[in-house]
Amino acid sequence: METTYVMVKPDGVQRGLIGEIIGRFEQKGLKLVGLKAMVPSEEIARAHYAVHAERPFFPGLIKFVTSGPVVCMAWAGRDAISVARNLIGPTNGREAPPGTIRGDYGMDIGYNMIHGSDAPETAEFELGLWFSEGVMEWDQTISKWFYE
Ligand code: D4T
Repeated sequence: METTYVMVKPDGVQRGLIGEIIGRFEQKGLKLVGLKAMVPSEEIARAHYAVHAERPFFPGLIKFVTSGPVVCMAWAGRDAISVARNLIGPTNGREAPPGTIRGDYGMDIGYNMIHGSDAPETAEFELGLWFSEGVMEWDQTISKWFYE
């Protein structure tokens, strides 16, 4: 079992896509183990996107992600990291295939509505950053119908 960090970015919140996005993860069969909303501080945004610190789009990215509320989520399940990335789709919404969140709702690289961890190390780092209080442990009784 893996846990991944997923976040509805300010454009997704502004556009009223929170429910739609959460629904896709629920329906897929992932288990929600963390959920909260906040307006990110510059400090947490810079830490989250530290790998991009030298990229030209970094200042705009920080301004964007701190511009309003985001919805922070932790989702658990078998191969949760790649399952979530596949639900989300490629970075650029114009190239993302229909059926993915970015493919169905996005037209941009920067305004791409949602973030998902891309590897076990980044998931661990991002969960520690955004959910420093920890995530929930609970028994999802229906999960026996998602896995053979
Ligand atoms: P995130 O990290 O937000 O889930 O997006 P991706 O994993 O799909 O894409 P990424 O790490 O390459 O980019 C992080 C973040 O920066 C924005 N971005 C990216 C941008 O504004 N301009 C760009 O040219 C690139 C490459 C979008 C996502």
